[in-house]
Amino acid sequence: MSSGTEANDDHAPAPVIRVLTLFPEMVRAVLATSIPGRAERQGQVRYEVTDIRDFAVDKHRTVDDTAYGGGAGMIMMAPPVVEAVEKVRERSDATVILTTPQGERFSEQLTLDLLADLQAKGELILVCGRYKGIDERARELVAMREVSIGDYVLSGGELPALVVVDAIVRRLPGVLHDEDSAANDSFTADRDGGLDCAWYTKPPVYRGLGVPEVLMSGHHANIEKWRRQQAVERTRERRPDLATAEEPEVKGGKGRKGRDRT
Ligand code: 6GU
Repeated sequence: MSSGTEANDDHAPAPVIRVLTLFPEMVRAVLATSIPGRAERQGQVRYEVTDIRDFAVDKHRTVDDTAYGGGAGMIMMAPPVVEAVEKVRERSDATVILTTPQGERFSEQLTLDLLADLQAKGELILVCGRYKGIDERARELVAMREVSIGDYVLSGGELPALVVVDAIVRRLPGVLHDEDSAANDSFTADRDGGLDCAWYTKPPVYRGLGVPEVLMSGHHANIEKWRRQQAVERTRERRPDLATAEEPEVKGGKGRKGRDRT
């Protein structure tokens, strides 16, 4: 595919993200909104949302059943999921992600891996898990990469799938209007994997609270230094587990408390 980083090659078709779900309206609504929606309208990505229930094999359109061996909770049946994946995918090597609390933890690194995968293959498939789990044979028949968005349980994999899609799509070249606004977000290489700094906008004084003087100084080098210090300090305070907290990369920074409020 294109080796350039331009927004849209005229000839390269937009990569497609396919979402397989039991709640297509929920997924479509979110993907039509905000930055993911704009990305599709700008032709930088295409979404195809498929209702897994359309691939149920009985007349009642059943997609879940009780577990063999007993136990509480319903299990997602293998046939509808496997048939749906096989029907919609265009490339047999397309990555298929299953959202499940048992998956690999989603992260900045996984975002970039999946972005590269999407750009290389032009296709990425997400299957939204539901119920207590999915029949193990679906995993065997469709090599799925399992992804979780954190250590808590949600009612279904739709919100996690939307989280994954949003994180990827905003990194497609040209999707964000100002590319820099993503370059130094929290967790990016530009922030050494740490958190973003504090930000201020008008008014200059609100309920007696001012803005750090350095930000009003017009001195760009000082502002940049202050922001880097801020970011490192916040990361250390709020997320000491992040790597950057060990090795603060503050060029010429002398103290931690660099705040000077007006
Ligand atoms: Cl991917 N699915 C569900 N159901 N709950 C979750 C999750 C996924 N990630 C965190 N909690």
